[in-house]
Amino acid sequence: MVPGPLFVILKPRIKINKMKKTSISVVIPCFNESGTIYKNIEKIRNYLAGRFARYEIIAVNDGSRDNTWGELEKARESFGIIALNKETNEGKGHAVKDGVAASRFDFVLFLDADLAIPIEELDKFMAEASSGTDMVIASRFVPGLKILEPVLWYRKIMERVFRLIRMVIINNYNIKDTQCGFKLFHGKCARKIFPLMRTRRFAFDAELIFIASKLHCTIKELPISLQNPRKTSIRIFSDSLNMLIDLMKIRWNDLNGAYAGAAVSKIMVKTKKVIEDDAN
Ligand SMILES: Nc1nc2c(ncn2[C@@H]2O[C@H](COP(=O)(O)OP(=O)(O)O)[C@@H](O)[C@H]2O)c(=O)[nH]1
Ligand SMILES: [Mg+2]
Repeated sequence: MVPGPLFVILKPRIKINKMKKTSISVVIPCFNESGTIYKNIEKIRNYLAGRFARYEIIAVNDGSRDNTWGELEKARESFGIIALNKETNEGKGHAVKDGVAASRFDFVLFLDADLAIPIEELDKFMAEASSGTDMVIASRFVPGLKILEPVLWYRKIMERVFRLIRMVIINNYNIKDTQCGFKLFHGKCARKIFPLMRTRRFAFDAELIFIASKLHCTIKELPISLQNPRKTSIRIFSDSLNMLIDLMKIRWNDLNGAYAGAAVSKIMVKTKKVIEDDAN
């Protein structure tokens, strides 16, 4: 039997050694993130270096009106990131989709540029994904959540109302929280799901889960530590309305067979097996 303290010391090492054999693409959607984006990319780079055999950071600037692009260019020079620039704003969902299309590695993570969920959370997400889960998503509604900074009261209401409406409209009661900006996929899985995605703005996370369920991907929600930077690009009324319309569009798309390809192919992205099958 391994004594307690020794086990505590060894456990994280085992995880990190596993991660060292693999590769990851990290996609960051960026909209008006000037002032923080360069140093947050540096944090992400420092975390990834030494933990993964190979990694790439893909930052997508989405028509920001501040100096986000300037900072991304600087990060490209300093850290060799891949920086994609969209002249006009097309929405977070579309930016993440572009980033995933450019990704090449075994795992794909997308996360919010403001690091509302710290990159260090990836340790436990990788442990779960390495055990075979296709998609590991951050969740505020599973036990174990740590709130580092209080959530604005109206955001709490918005989150709960959205959750209820989402469950009714697209019928996915099994997933408690679709909306957190920290999702890890097996690369194969991400690159099957995202091309089918049509939602451009904030409801895209709900569509991802919807498509993933059709693909029979395994999904696990994990609790996280959550900071809540006061700065937000979400507009209470217009974005709530847009999200409601987008949820109805997902249902409508489904009725019109937009995701039929996913249902028919029944891709089980159980990593190695599918990678081998695809290679044949
Ligand atoms: N590409 C892109 N990213 C966006 C857009 N709006 C927000 N983001 C990014 O999405 C993430 C979360 O946005 P944020 O405004 O912090 O939302 P909140 O945390 O839910 O209040 C951040 O990385 C933003 O830079 C957008 O229109 N386009
Ligand atoms: Mg935020």
